[in-house]
Amino acid sequence: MAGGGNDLKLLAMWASPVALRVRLALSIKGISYEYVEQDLRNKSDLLLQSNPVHKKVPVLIHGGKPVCESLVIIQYIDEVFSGAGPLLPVDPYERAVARFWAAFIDDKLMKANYQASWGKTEEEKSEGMKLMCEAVETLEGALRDCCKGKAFFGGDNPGYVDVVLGGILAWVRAMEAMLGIKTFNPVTTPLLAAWADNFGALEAVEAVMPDVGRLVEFAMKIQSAAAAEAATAAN
Ligand SMILES: N[C@@H](CCC(=O)N[C@@H](CS)C(=O)NCC(=O)O)C(=O)O
Repeated sequence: MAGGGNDLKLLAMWASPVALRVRLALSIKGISYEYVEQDLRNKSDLLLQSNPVHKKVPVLIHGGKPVCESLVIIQYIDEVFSGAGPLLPVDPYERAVARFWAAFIDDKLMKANYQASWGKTEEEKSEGMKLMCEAVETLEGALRDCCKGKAFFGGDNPGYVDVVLGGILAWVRAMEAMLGIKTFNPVTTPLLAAWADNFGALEAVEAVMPDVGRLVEFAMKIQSAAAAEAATAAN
């Protein structure tokens, strides 16, 4: 594997969609690393020292030096291991376009997905769902323009936007299992639905995807803890 013996450590949490996108990037590029699971309710000294500003995962520690923020980490990996299947396009304009869509996924889709899943009221959740549908439709158009008939945002092979979006794929499947909602709907967003099948079927992707059943259990625990907290606050 490329990157073996390169002193790479990834501080992550198994259910984190942003940690997953870094794992996807490392897996697709075939870079080996040490995975260090973090307990986010009891943060390790290593996490607090490595990311003193945000105190969040993921953090990549390369040769003892921490790199924080998932998008920054993926770009760093792509630059350092440039020989191993590049994720960002070579052309500066295409790179800018890929970065634009990665930012869109963070700013619009991830935020709406979070609101739809964890909104405090039913109104908040349904507003989140509406925003999510709008973001997914916009992304369908982006995929049409970027892939030009090919399977991925990156073309024939998965690239930067694919790994950034891929981070939420397991949660999209968990939402489907819990609520019956098809985020990447084959009728309304056929390209994204095909993208999800193609991306999810890649060996390098399957190797790091969390188990959907485990995610559903995890989500249900969080939901019942939040409901118990709200009931206590109301009494
Ligand atoms: N913008 C950051 C988001 C990082 C983030 O929110 N990480 C969450 C896990 S999904 C976390 O560590 N949460 C712990 C906390 O908020 O204390 C990135 O893309 O890396």
